[in-house]
Amino acid sequence: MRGMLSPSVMCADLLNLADEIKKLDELNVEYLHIDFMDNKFVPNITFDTNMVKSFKKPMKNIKRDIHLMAFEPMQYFDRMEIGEGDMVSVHFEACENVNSVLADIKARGAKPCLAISPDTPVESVFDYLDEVYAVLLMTVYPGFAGQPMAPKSMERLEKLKKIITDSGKNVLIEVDGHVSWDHCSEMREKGADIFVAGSSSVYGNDYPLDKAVEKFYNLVK
Ligand code: S6P
Ligand code: MG
Repeated sequence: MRGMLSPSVMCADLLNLADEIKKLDELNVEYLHIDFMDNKFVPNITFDTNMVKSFKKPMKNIKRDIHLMAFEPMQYFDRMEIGEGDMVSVHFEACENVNSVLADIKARGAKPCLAISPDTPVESVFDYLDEVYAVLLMTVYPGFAGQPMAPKSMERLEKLKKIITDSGKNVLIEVDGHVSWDHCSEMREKGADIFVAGSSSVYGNDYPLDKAVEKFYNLVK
């Protein structure tokens, strides 16, 4: 399976989002990464639930990859109209009862994923490997685009890959945060399957979007 791409919409041209989404769709990109923040779990706000719902409108084949950086994320699922095709990540650090949140995502027909912040031990995901489609490994501190990679991110990725492989479970790894032109191939080699591309790669304005996407896929083959 080729490495999958999930461009981060908070790094796209915010005044032309429908066009940006259509372009990604036409380029056969797998996912659109949508960062939702509550200004409590992280000190920032991006899109509200209505906006997250609206992103569905211009989509034909591309799927939403919704990353909730929010305490008790289940309260937002109805308003986002989470359902079939969506991939939904919730933070291990932000849920009182992780299992019930993952089960709720699954019951809606979406793909449940568990996100961990850079200071959370990767072993924390072990108990949830039966319930998740993917683990979202944060390689920056959640809240903002354009940050440097968090320390030990590559070692953490290797460790996570080993935990998943040793478990024998079929769980993917998504990497999110400074997944740069310089880092993405190494991340692929170390076991990442889904790549959140933002200001350090596809939206860095070094190439037109179609060329940037092509270059990214070549680096994570
Ligand atoms: C950070 C967020 C990420 C960013 C991504 C941007 O809170 O979860 O998804 O959008 O990191 O990419 P970059 O290349 O600017 O780090
Ligand atoms: Mg994110």
